[in-house]
Amino acid sequence: MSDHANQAHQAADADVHYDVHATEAKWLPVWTELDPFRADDASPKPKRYALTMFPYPSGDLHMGHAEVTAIHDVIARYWRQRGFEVMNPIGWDSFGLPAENAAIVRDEHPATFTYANIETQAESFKRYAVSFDWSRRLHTSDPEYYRWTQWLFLRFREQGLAYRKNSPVNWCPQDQTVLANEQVVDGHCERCGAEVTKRELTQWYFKITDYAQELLDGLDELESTWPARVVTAQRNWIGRSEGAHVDFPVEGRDEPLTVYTTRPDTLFGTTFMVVAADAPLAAELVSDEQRPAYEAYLAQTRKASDIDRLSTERPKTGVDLGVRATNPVTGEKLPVYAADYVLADYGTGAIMAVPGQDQRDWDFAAAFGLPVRRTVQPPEGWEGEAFTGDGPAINSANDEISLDGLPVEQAKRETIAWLESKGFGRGTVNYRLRDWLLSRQRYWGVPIPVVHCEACGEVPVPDDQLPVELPELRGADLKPKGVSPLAAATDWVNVDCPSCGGPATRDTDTMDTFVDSSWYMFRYCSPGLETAPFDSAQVNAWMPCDVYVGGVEHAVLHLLYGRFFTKVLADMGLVDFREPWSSQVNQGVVINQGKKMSKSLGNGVNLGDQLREFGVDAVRLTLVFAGPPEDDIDWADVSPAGSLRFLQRAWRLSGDVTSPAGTAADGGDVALRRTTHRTVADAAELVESRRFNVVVARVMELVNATRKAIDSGPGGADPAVREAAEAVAVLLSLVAPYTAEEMWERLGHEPTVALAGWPEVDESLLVEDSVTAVVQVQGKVRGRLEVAPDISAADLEALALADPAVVRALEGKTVRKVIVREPKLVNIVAS
Ligand code: ANZ
Ligand code: ZN
Repeated sequence: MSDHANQAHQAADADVHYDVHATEAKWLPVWTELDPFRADDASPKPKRYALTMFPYPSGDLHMGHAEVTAIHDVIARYWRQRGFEVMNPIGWDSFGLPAENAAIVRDEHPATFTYANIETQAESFKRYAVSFDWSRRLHTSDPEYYRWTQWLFLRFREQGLAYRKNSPVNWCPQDQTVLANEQVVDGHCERCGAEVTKRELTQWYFKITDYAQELLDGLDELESTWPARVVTAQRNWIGRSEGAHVDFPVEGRDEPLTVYTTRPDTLFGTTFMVVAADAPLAAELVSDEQRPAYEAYLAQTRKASDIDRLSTERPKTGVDLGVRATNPVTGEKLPVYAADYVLADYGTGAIMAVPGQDQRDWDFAAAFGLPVRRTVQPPEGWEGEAFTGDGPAINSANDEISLDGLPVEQAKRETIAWLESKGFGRGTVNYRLRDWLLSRQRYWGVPIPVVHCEACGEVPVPDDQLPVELPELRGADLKPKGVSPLAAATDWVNVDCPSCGGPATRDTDTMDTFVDSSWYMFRYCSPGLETAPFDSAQVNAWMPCDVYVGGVEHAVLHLLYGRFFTKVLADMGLVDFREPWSSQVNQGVVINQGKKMSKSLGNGVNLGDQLREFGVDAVRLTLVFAGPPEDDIDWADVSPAGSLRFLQRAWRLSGDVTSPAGTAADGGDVALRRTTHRTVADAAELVESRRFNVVVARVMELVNATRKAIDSGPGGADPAVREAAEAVAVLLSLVAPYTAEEMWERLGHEPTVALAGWPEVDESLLVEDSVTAVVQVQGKVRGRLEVAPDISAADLEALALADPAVVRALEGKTVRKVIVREPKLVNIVAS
């Protein structure tokens, strides 16, 4: 291009301003019309299911939503460009406490707040140009949806997988509801932060423990495609341990006191027993003299959280139950205590205390003046208290068995064998995982579809009477009272028993919202279905989800529950796979100035403000470009303004292409073509390996190379420039859909670039830059050749023999031998 033309072009560039907001306003209605992301169940193309964790409608979208959907959309849009039939559905997890609490404050129905927020979020998602299939939209609080949540509950109940029991449960005094173990964080309510206490209540449970081993085993396979921290968190949460049940005969009682221990090898060192103070067993065992002291202690125990109870820091308390148990290996009579450091609902709720090897037992022994007998030799110079490490057994022999000298693992095995041979105990596997407490005493959730009848007991609501819809309650009616607000809706509560027709009452509890989200991924596959929760054929065709993108905070709740549901549905024959999510991506958190965004710090970044200032594309690009998807993004360290400048630069390319649309690129500038094809090929690999930020970096390089070709290379008329600009548009469509669409149009194409298809890569253009091959004749260098690094020996030999300098050197001689060491050397022997 002449200098003159170049200047004119730059001037034109400056005039033609890229108006992001006008571009958004222009394309949004076009896309709505085209509806390009509707997944076609009947498509012959291979299917991909891209799922992102559905949002909770607490307000408008925030930076966290912007991040997760920007990352997720790269994958979904990439698969579409690669020719897959992609399902990328969206819905709302729309039951839950925040809406209910807001309804109390505003004196309205929770649905008002919920559905208003859903509309706001839906509009924001559309403007944010996420490639969702809007036709599959669902809300878990719609009766059409929760009808099937109830249906599934009833199927679980029929199999004994949903049941009621009375037990001490976690109770949040602030929210006035029970909490699952998973919802108690460091002894505090996950939602409101209040200190959690215990209550004795009859509650509904899912029997997830039946699937403990399978949930654990499944992780082995997920390990290669799930984030390591999620796999580890689930393994720890399931908490498999191997140990033994040991029976200690109790004076004056037929039943032995059975304990669970992971260290049967330490049996000889057991010097006392401890039963959980709040276990029914403690109340059974206690002697008459000790009963008043025990009861006083029990009252005090109920106030402590599990975390406190298990803490090694806490001073040990307890009370002697006034009975004695016999150690089966030593025959010694051991005192039995009730204490709060043993939990009622783990193992058998009772332990054999071995102060020599367990620090909590040591502390208790010290507090109560009980003897300590070490059964593992601590290392020389050991000055600590309990020794929990490995070492040879000591003090561990009777007439029939001797463990002395054995390392811990072997001593465990021998003890278990001996206990089993004598009938004193047996080896066993234990899981920390508890059954899932699913009932809640709150309003805004799925009513439990069960009726209680004095004559018939628990009666399921017949399927044809589903859904059991929530009664209309609002405002002050919803105030937490310790019993479900539904109990006050007497018209709703009092019903005829579906079985005998007599007077009966509805169950007034609602389900944990994690029940709703345990099966929504199935519902998306046939969202409108009125005869079943989902169409198994569709589910089997689309699922498992090929990717699931969302926050790591769901590692042990949602992600474990969804796996459990899938296994139950597989056992019911409703789906033909056992894991719902084949691979998973956890995004990091958007922070600001090194800290979590918060009102009190005043460091919040408002998504709406960012979108107004820089536009959708620049915000999306910034979030994707900031770093690997799993890393946190500090908004103070990134530059949406820089992103916008880059997008303008990319957009300007499309105005500088002067060859007509459809021009073939062959014959165009080879250097630029190589860059284009290399970039496209690498981008595919980078998306597959989830290095989205590097994809952006590579597109930036391609934009630079194209700009250079236009300004100081072959110029805008070169077909390689068109090829490059079109590749930029398609690659950018994964991250910056508005800019990409606008470029695509300026390049002479119809919308939408989202379906343009991935540019075809010409493998021959991927060849690395050439290498220099040296040609020797009689040991003397006669020529140098620039060749492809993967050149064949035959080609290199032919090139060498045709080189003019080599031909001259061989004049009058006969070639005797050619030694080829491709691609770097040809040695010719001639005489
Ligand atoms: C004797 C012993 C000796 C123990 C020793 C440990 C070390 P995990 O791995 O978590 O399963 N335990 C059993 N039931 C308990 C309960 N309900 N509440 C509190 N602690 C309980 O731990 C199992 C070990 O924790 C068991 O092994 C038991 O103490 C204790 F050197 O038995 B061990
Ligand atoms: Zn009845």
